[in-house]
Amino acid sequence: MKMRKKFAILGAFVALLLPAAVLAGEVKGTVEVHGIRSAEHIVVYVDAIAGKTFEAPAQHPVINQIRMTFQPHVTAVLKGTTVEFLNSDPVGHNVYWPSVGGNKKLTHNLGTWPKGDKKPFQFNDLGAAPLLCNVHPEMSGYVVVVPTPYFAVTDKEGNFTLKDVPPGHYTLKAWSEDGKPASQDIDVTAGTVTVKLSVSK
Ligand SMILES: [Cu+2]
Repeated sequence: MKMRKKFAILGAFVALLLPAAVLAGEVKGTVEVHGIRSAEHIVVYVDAIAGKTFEAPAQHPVINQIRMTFQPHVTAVLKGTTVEFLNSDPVGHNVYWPSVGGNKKLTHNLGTWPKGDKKPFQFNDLGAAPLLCNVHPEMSGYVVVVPTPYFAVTDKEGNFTLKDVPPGHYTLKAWSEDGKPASQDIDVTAGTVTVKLSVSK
């Protein structure tokens, strides 16, 4: 009896000492594509979690207009994040988007500015904003606004890693430029969870 009590106290003590970070999981996976151009630049993210809100990061991601392209081509951000648009070319570039998440009422034109200048915009609406330049119609990029900080953009092979995901049951979603949205339920536990997602035309 005495021994058992000792163990119970020790157990409770160890549980208290375990930092939350140790219990966080990692979601590692690959996106397989069917009938679309590339497995690269696909946004994979944990969908909205009921009762949870997240503070936008203080750091502002930069989207560079360089060599007549938007770099990176696809940028994923948590809702509320401010993005800085930088022009690095010796010509004036414009930035506008015709919609966000397919909603044309959210169209916005940031204007046109010269090399070295930068303009911020805070993205408060969920979904993809297709970036365009009205000076150079061949330029295109995307800002994809997601509801949780658990997101990644795939590399050339379609690989992605979501870090520091708290254990739980979630819906994992994938957005791509030219494929249908995909989703899959996942259970995250401490350690690494491996998933395969399929995106098709
Ligand atoms: Cu341009």
